[in-house]
Amino acid sequence: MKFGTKAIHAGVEPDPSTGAIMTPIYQTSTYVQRSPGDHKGYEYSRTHNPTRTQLQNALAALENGKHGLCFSSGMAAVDAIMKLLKPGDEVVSTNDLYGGSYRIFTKIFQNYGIKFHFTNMQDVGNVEKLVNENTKMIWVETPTNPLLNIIDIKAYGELCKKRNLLLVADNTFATPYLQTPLDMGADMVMHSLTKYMGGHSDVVMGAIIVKDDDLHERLAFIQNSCGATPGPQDCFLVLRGLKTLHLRMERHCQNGRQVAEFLKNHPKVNKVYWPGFTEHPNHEVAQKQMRDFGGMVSFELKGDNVDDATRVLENLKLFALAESLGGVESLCGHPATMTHASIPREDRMKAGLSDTLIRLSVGVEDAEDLIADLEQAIG
Ligand code: P1T
Repeated sequence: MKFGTKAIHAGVEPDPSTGAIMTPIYQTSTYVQRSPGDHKGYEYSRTHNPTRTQLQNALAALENGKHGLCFSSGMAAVDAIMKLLKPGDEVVSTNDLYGGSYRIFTKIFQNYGIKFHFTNMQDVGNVEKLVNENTKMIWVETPTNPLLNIIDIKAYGELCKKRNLLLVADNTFATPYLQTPLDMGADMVMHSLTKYMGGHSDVVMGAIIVKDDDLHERLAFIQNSCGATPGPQDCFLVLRGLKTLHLRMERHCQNGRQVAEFLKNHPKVNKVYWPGFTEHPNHEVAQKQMRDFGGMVSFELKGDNVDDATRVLENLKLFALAESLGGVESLCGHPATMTHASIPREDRMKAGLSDTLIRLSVGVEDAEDLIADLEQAIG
């Protein structure tokens, strides 16, 4: 089945009690049993809820996985994955990573005795040097947030197989429309469904998708024991969003390309970060593992005056200045003070994340209007 057909049909069945074609919002905390233990597969909504089950099945189908698990935010999904580890375990990740992931690793799980290494993951050799007998997990985010570096998932799949490590891929920026990491050797795909998957900036949710039954059982135990599960109304909204994922992503990619090319030719712009450019350092890997290049574009103006970047962010009208990304409407952000403020400045600088970087989440409006907005804002 091709992706668009899957987005609309896969994993979702008409409601068994009424035939409703759209999954109802099962707004219930509990389920009546005929006799102790004699129930219809549902006991309590932290553990299972029919609306969530349908969403989890749809996500598993889209990522070419077997099991999906939903959480009350992307960070709650990260938290659940980290709870697979024990004190003394080590994790290697990229030095160009969503600030919230960096924060939970270094400010929460480091206190529980887990050690994290951050490196430039474009070179597999850098990571191999950090792997030792305590290493249990490699955490990939690709394209990276906010510098849009591309990490070779297949290369890490091979390394993890060889060294018996778990490979996690945060697929938030790409979505399964652009890449399916489980097909490239990842053990777990993690999502902030808040972004492209939900797609309408009206819900906060996260997910993990796996193929392996044992890993699913361990994660489902954590999901139920720790309890960061989403409510049925939010699950309904993401299910609804998924049905147009392919249409939205196609337009995000087209608009992203036009915006990136406009910025590249603008005399006041110094550098544009977008993996579709042939001169992007990881363009070949992007071409190999992605169907297209996505709707995220970051850029820096000429000179290193933060006030100039601030002025552009203030002047933009269609691009709303707000955290988050992946909604139908265009957003702009200043990673150094917003999404990545929790990363110490020195570490940010080392990773190449300057104080003047502007991040755009290019929406699905008409590209001409978005470009006109950028033109007036940059001046
Ligand atoms: O916001 P939440 O749903 O908890 O997801 C966290 C998260 C995880 N991984 C990536 C790659 C992300 O980008 C995010 C959230 N990011 C933003 C809010 C942002 O503006 O970048």
